[in-house]
Parts: sequence; structure tokens; C-alpha cells
Amino acid sequence: MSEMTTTKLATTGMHCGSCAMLIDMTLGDVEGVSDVSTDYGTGMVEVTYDPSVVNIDEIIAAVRAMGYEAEAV
Ligand SMILES: [Cu+2]
Repeated sequence: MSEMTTTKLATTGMHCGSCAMLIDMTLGDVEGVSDVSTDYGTGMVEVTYDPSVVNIDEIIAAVRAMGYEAEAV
């Protein structure tokens, strides 16, 4: 098992707690992602992943595909 990396993303576009749950579930299903914590109040997403399996651009693309803007901070 390779070393995991944790990155924070700043998002915009969430309008309710369900949006945060959707991001948690969708990113949680991305191969290589081990942990996701999305905070609706701050718009922050903390994602832990295996960088040998998935990179942050792919994770950001998955957030954007759901209709939210995201960037690594
Ligand atoms: Cu919502």
C-alpha cells in the first residue's frame, strides 16, 4: 500500500447539506480515495487518496462533473 495524501479543496455551488453528502458519496466511490469529509458550511472538502491510483485533477474533475466548482488550496 502506498502512502496516502490528504488535500483540501475549496468548493462553491453547494446549496444544502445534501450537496455535501453527494460529494462525500461520489468521491468516496472514486478508486484510490480512502476518505472524504465535506463541510457544507465552509465549502471545504478534505480528501485522502492514494496518489499512485488517482490524482487530484481527477478528483477535482469528479466534483466539477457534479456541478460544483473546486480548487485545491
Ligand atoms: Cu444541495
